Amino acid sequence: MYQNQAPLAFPDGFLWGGATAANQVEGAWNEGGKGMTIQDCLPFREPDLNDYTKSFAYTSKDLEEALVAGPEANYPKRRAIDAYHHYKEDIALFAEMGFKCLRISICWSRIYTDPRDPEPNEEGIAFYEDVFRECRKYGIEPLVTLSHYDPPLALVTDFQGWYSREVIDLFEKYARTCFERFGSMVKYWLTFNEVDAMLRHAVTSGGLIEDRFPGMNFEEVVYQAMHHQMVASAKAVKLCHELCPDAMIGCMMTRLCFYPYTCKPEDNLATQQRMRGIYRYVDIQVFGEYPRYLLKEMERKGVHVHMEPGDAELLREGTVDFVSFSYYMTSCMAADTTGLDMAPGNTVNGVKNPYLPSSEWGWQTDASGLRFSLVELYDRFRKPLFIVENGLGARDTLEPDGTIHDPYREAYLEEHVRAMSDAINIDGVDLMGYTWWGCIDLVSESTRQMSKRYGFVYVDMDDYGNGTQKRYKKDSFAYYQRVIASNGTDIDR
Ligand code: BGP
Repeated sequence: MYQNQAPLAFPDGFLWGGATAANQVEGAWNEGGKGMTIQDCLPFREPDLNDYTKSFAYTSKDLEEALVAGPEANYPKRRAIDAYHHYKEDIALFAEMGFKCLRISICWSRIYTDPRDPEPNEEGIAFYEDVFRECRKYGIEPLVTLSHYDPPLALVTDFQGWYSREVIDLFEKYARTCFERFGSMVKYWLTFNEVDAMLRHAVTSGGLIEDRFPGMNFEEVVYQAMHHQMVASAKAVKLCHELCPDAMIGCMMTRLCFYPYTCKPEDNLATQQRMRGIYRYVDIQVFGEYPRYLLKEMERKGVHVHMEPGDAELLREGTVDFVSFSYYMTSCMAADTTGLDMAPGNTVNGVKNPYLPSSEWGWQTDASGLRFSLVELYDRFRKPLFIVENGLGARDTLEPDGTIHDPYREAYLEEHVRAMSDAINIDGVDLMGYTWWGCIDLVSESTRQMSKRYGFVYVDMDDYGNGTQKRYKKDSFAYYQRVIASNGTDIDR
């Protein structure tokens, strides 16, 4: 348990809250004029918790099956937790906890049923306008992600995902519509969720199914798609600054934090190399150009990325106002992992750290690693930071009396609050806010389970679609309420 070294203190106006994503909460996959996304086509499969990367295998055959699947088939994102119909109740619960900020994402396919449509889907616009009105009614600031792993299916079937350059203009049209229609209610925006992720799971972040690129170097396809996403991000940032001058727009990265498994120099070097892999694209969004180490990497891999005249200038002009990130756990890295115990993490596998506890999904909890990460990221980027995902996925039990006792979640939250406080008060980190991931139970991204529960609010739904969707307050609901009410100072349990 991390113990704070300086007295607990958070800045006035610190944005305490919670985070969700459209594809993991909304459901109503074919309602309200929404077009299909790739997420609606991802079936439930019992996960291999010893190797996360298996969860991301997906082929055109899987897609063909999804397109003819009937209502009895198990596609968890199609129902999620039905937030599309429960959002008023859910936002009222978040307000009861005292949220200052709620991170959600907008589903592109609700705004444009087909990304090529000349006009937006007014039902989708009306839905999000009402979501934002509900938030503001309670004094909750929306923090909105434009793209959170749910590219429109048309990008996959009628284009080549983000590999197609035309997608940049389609995304710019979508972003412009969001800024024009929601800009009066939204002050905080993010472009792409975990912008580094396409290199780990190309289907959900890039709309890229490998077997649709026969005879091509798929790694080169991903780097090209990433370039298009960088140009799109820069265009969105410029648009936001033009249309919503009082707003802030940031990038969002996966903070994967690796420790050298031993003090062997080769383990230290291997760890540094692994960490640079996470910074590749955030560096572009913050500094406005390709870092030399990424150019060297592409050269070494023989990867050629085509760039149009004007792209470099766009990247320079479209740098972000703040850096947000997800943080859950840490792993270890060794130059040679032969014979070492491995541990799964957030879309990665690492060497198991013998000094850290593991969740039931094998993720290794490390609040000290959050402070370490805050210092590293602030020193690197010198921009305000925002923790937009942090949380513990666990198996919770709904007791016969409707209570859920989750002291493990309170303990996780407590020590991460202590770590944040020290990063601010000892290390001088400029931290804007903290939105707990999965403030309400939702469908896991990597395993598509409901049983991996993150929420302060329990949702009666299982991995197979059985349940009432009824909401219940867990014990941690009152705890987080106390943390927020005291601005992070009354947190002893
Ligand atoms: C991050 C995603 C979130 C969320 C989180 C938890 O990578 O941005 O969408 O899914 O991981 O991971 P999981 O849902 O796999 O437990």
